[in-house]
Amino acid sequence: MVGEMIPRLFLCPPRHRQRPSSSRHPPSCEYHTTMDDAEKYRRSIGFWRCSTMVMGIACVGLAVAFIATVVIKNKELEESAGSALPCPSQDGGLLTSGDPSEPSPFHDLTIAEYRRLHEFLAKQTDINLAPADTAAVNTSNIFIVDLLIPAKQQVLSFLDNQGTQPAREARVMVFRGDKPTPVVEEYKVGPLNDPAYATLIQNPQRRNPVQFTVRPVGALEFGTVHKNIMSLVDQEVGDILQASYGGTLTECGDTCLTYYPTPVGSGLTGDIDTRTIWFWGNYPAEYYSLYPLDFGVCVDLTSSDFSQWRVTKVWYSGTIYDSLQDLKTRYHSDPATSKTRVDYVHNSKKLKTTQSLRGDPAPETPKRPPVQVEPDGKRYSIQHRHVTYMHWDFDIRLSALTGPQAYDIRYHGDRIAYELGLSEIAVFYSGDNPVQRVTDFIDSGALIGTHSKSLIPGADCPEGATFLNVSFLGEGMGEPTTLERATCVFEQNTGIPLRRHLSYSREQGAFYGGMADSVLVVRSILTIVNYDYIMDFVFHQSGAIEMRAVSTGYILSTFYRPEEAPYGFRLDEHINGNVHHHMFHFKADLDIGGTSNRYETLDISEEEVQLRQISPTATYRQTKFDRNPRVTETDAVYKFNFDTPKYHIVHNEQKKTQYDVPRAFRIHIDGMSKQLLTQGMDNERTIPWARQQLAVTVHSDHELVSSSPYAMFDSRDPVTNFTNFISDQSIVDKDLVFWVTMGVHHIPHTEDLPVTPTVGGHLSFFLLPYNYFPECPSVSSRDNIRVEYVTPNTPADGLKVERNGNKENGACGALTLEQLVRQRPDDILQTNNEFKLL
Ligand SMILES: [Cu+2]
Repeated sequence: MVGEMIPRLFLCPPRHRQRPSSSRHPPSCEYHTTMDDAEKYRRSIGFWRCSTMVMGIACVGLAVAFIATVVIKNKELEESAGSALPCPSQDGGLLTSGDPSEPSPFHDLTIAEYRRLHEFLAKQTDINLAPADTAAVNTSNIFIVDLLIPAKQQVLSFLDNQGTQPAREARVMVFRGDKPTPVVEEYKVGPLNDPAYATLIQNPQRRNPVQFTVRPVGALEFGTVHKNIMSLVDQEVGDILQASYGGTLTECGDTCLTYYPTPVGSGLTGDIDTRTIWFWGNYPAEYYSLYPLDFGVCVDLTSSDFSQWRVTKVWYSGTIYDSLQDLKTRYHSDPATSKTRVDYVHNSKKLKTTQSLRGDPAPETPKRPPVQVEPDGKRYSIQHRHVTYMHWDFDIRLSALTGPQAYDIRYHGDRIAYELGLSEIAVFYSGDNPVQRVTDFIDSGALIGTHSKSLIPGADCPEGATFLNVSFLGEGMGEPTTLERATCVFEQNTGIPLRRHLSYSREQGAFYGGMADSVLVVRSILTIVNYDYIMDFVFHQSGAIEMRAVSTGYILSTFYRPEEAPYGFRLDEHINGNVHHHMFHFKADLDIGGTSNRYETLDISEEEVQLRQISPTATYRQTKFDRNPRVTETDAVYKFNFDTPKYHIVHNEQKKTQYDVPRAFRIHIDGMSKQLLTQGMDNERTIPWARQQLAVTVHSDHELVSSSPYAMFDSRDPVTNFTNFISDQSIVDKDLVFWVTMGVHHIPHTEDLPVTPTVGGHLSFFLLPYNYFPECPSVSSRDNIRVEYVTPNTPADGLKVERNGNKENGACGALTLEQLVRQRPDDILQTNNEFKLL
């Protein structure tokens, strides 16, 4: 039945590779859909030409993969057989790159807008911006510029009702170190096409201006600390550092020590009007967070006049000293003073803390890992920052302050979410040493979005992904800067079926139906100091959206001392891996069937019922669910309880199925962790969003983000207090926002060295259609594969494969499904197998 064939080739292992002998080559690597056998064959040879041209043995190019053709004489197979795909057609992907001349309401600031804004602000005498080259802590400086999303109703009017596009505006944080009482001011600046105003942002939910003492740590401050504080440290105790660690902090040649700041929250100091930062020492080896010193200095940086800054505590060799002088005196005069003696760690690729290859290489001989293939070209397209994939379309951006965001997410044109994205990241540490004991990082102050850059093809994203740049304007910059490859977009075959069923019994139909779960991923990776957070939006063909957060990167270790035992394992000679809690907060402004939504839980419980078929008195215990509509924001606070399982449902009461069932979406959270710290104490006060796994609030243009860039310092009196978002106001038939908290406790172990693997650390929440569609919308996907008998109940007539217009795939000499169907039909449905199960 099967004719002569030439195996398909796709980066085939050498043992499978069969090079056609013809010397005829097609003129280009173009892909055509209609070809006769001869042309198919020529193009399969073209694959080889492409191969030899590009890599000698395989046409890898941009990591698109290429498949050589199969020439099959059998007519039916011929019709379904794929063509050679030397270079997939590029009928998708990035259609329009560069900055748009008329950006959408969700587009990050363009380079031209940044320049206009900067030029305008530089002329505002009341803002008094210092030129970039003279900027200092005591001058007026832009800290960051971010897009200010217009009021939602204005945007909806523009998107849905032919309203005019609201003015594009920016949120500009300005450090006013020039003022007699220094403050941070946040301005609304617009319109960005021709800036005409810069006014203080008014928001009843938060103060503005904000105390200067709670401003994020910026490069100017850090540089001033180095120049003034660290040189003072060297001057006072440099000899101790040299004797203890073999290096110093300044003017140190090739034996430098480095340091990193840990802000001390005002919830710990008790005074929001002071500013305290610990600087902990490290070796600048790969990677510094694994080479901690048992040395650090605590600095009071309250004043905008750096001459007022002073070291208030010193940590050295297990002891806290009141000053540098105190350490100096006791070190040299008290023989009982604990002293550390470790050799200087010179940086080297040979350090075991690097990710250099070592051990027994696997595989034994070099073979490349699997790659993703787009045999017919990209199935998504991007115009500026608007993405279209299958029935999905949405806008994406990378907020400087809060990172990756998606807007106006629609399926088949129906808006599912107005906004979906990251709101905050926090990591709270524990330890015996005075530094880790106060280390509670809250990252928006570190400007989350600016930390996604240079995604590496082939490791961070598939080589064939579409990479997008982003531009920022921040501290000390007269010009915006562009970060290359800050976001990647790619379609991925997840390698797991989206759905499938094999009906092997002829009585039950004898068919196979299924499809792979190919998804579109929008990825950014935020390298915030030592950690790397992979943030994915995943769009499935089932109408579901997944929001995923995964941690990797280097742990933040401390210098091993026995006293650290309760807080972490000793992982190496001087490395203690301290326990910490990663927490992520996400915003999901869902619009299910419009902006009039309800939230209810489906509460699953046990019930005891009569078992009449057994006896009048017999009973049976089973589960049931009750609809539990939530009425107020307070009523909608959800803390996970294993004893009360429930579904979380959002719907429009006016949008029902024909059976009067709400057309809803379900929020499923798959990455919950318990925040154990006492409510209202210490730095917990500035992350109240971590108290629950889900909160539901009524949309407010004053509650756009659950946290603020001041959260690292402001725990005494949070500038943005998420608790205030939750009141007794009704959430019935309102525009609802769902706030999802995920997290993971991390007790580091040796396999976190050198770098924490992502396995087991995937945190996701899902927006799942729930009675929203009459059936799974993936039935319209051409990715469906069905196998059935040509003639029902007549196996002798053979099987057929339905691919809905798609060509078959062949993989490196393996039989295609169509070939299997021809050669071994009974292997497919196995209706004749003697091993029968019901
Ligand atoms: Cu961790």
